[in-house]
Amino acid sequence: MRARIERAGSGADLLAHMAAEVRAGLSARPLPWLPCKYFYDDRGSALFEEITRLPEYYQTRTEERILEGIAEEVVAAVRPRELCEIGSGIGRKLRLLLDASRALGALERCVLLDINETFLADSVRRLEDDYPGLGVRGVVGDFLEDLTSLGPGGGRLALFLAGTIGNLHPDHEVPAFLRAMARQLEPGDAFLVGLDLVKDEGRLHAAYNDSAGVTAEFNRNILYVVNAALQADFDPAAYDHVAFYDRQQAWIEMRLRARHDQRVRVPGADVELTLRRGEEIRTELSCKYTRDSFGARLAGTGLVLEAWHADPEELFALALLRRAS
Ligand code: AVJ
Repeated sequence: MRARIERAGSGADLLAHMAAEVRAGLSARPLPWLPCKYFYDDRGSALFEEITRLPEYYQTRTEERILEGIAEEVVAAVRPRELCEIGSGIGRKLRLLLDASRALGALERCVLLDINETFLADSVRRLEDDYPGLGVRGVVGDFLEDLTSLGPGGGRLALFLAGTIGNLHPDHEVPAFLRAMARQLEPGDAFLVGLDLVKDEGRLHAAYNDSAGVTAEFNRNILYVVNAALQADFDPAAYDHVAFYDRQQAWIEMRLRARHDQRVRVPGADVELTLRRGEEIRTELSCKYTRDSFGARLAGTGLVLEAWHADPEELFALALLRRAS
């Protein structure tokens, strides 16, 4: 059965949507911003892969270790006929759950949703080769807009790993996202979410300011993406990488700071940006949770917390949510 790659929206829609978001972000004051989803062109996705191997970036290997310990227990509790991963990347962690589900013999299909078509197509092709007989479907789309393209639930275990939920605004975006996800789940279906936890600030600071400077390059990459897609004339080398922990908000904030006065034209979004030396553009929020702060966001979403799996050092956790009947 040949793998299928679908597009949630047309290319034109995605570009028009990007132009509208970039115009809104760069017109915002006092702090202009850019949506972090636009980090992930092929170069950005490759830089993120590099970040996951950095000594300072504990999240990926910690989540993998937790998953190795709970994969069998989770699939035994859910008995999925379908695994569906949102923001899938190259799917190393997905395989832990795929192998455990296949061992149970109930799994029929797998759906991947990701904004980067190249990485998605590669993941789908490899899954098809490595798991003969498994129905594999790939959807190019944005998990904030296109969850309906996953289709209806029923025997579904959905996955949102890597702590990517941390990139959604905890008040303005997370509850709506969880409600939208609940609508793609039938009673009894489950949703496994990876969460980076509140911890020692030095550890967090180091994870987003690695000594090799890979995160800085990843951060600047968003300017190359906007230049390529919207004919902007950002000079990425004219910006310093900034990443700090906001204790009040319990999030890491990433920004790009202008090294000298900047005037940027973005004809593809019909917007211009002027920045004085030292002024900044916000490029990412990465929220850190506790069991209680995440639990508080489940109210009214149709999802209930069934299990909480954290590593012994409480660096990272996997929350197993169940669709309430
Ligand atoms: C896995 C997308 C959630 O926020 O930690 C890595 C992205 N940003 N270094 C995160 C990221 C800076 C990462 N996410």
